[in-house]
Amino acid sequence: MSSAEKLGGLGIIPKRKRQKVTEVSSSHSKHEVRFQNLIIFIVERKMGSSRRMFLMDLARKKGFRVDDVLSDSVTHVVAENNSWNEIWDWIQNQKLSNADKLKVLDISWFTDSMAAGKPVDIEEQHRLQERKILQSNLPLASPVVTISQYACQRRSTVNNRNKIFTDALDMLAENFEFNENDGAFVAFSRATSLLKSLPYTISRMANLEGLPCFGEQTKAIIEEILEDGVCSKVESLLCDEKYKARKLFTSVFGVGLKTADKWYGQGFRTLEEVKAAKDLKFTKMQKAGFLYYEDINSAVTRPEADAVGQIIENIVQECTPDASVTLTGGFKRGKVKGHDVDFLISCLKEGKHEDLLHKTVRKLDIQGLLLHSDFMEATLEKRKLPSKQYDAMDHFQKCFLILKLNKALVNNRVLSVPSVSAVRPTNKEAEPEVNTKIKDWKAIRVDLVVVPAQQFAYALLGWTGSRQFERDLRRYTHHEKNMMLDNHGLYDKKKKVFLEAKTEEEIFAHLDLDYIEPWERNA
Ligand code: DCT
Ligand code: MG
Repeated sequence: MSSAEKLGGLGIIPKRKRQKVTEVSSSHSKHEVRFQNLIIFIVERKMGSSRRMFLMDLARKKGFRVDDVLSDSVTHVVAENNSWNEIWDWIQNQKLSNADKLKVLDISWFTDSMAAGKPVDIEEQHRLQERKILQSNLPLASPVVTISQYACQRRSTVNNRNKIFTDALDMLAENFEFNENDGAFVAFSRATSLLKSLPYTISRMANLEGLPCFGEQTKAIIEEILEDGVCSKVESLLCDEKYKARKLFTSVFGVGLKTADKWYGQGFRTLEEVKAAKDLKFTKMQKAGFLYYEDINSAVTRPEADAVGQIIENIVQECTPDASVTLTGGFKRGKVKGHDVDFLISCLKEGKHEDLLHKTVRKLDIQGLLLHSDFMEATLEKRKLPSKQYDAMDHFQKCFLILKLNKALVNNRVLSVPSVSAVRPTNKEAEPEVNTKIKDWKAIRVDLVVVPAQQFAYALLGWTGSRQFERDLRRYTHHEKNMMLDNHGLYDKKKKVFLEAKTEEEIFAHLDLDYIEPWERNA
């Protein structure tokens, strides 16, 4: 599929084709109202009358009641590209008797409801943000707002309104990372991350005015996509032999860029060629990567992550009843899919966790649930200053696993006895089980990290991600607060002390940052 097709499928139509969509006529009288207890009013300001008509029509077709004028009957006010302050000021001037009862919502609540075919529950991300408007009356410009250059001072939910641009920038950033072009990688990563936090879709270049993190190169990409709907650099990357091989080879668990480049240099282009090569030696991890390739490359779903969590929790509790298992990573940020499932294991009592990880993995093996494990022992005995590198690996004991998840456990969360074929604590990597008739299980990548109680909040903050959020949090800490942060702790360079924290909220407070919820860290 070309990137044009991919981007076209995202519901954003390039400039030239856009006008047609807005010419839908209003025919609401024909549609039955299915949801009697809410009446929507859509604010035209900064949305435009044709888009407003289109949205009103859409909602009416789906059984919602939408009123043309704001009156006391209205229950839900929906706005796009406006801050809460702006809408609230406007509502105050409408002299309503029930203004305080009105639900003042962002367009994301409306679009989520349209997608669900019913009014969805109002979540925090559906509320309009309070924002300081610097220039609100620029013709053609969206609200230009004070947006921080640091992702840790922005709220980025999974509701990315600029996917058409971020897909392109992410891919180009990834290629810069492959080529070790750190400057361009950082510049593109910051630009794409900023777009993910915007409460509106970029629809013209004027929307970028006043935003940090954009330079000539990144602006040119946006401009091209606005003009043509596609980015020529992305188009050519998708046809680039080296990029394609690097993507393909690094999609195998255990294969990093160095190995991918080696295979590419040796002339290999497909996984079949690599697997068939006589003189290539694979690590234990790579062998597992090839064996469970299909499963590992089909995303883990949230119900699968929950089922794995239940298994791990039961086993950890059997080993040490006062230990806790905490889901982290992308799923904690509200993602519905991930490439793996990340868990922190922690004990209330000091020292009790010493053998916990090995015991847990042994039990998984005995229950026939272990397909692969790769331990990394803790590498830090005494407290050290946090690393100066924003991307540095932490020192916790951890294990990278591939688990065999019985599909019957997904959704119903009943822990059944493993099937007879599964209860064999043998070397699973040698078994050709992947090819058996009915495969009632899925191989799932799981990371387990053992964390001492007093470092738990820092580890949780670090492992919740996203990668860009963490990088910017550390950069902010260093540049703005003269402190150093990593997954183990926070060091105040001026006072020369480590700052203790029991919760993530306390860490944000140490850094004088407004608390950003995990689901707002999808930077
Ligand atoms: N992380 C970390 N140290 C590592 C690896 C990861 O601090 N050695 C952080 C950064 C993100 C987070 O942990 C989870 O990592 P991933 O699982 O790679 O990312 P994810 O956000 O969970 O994304 P995915 O859904 O693809 O798993
Ligand atoms: Mg993850």
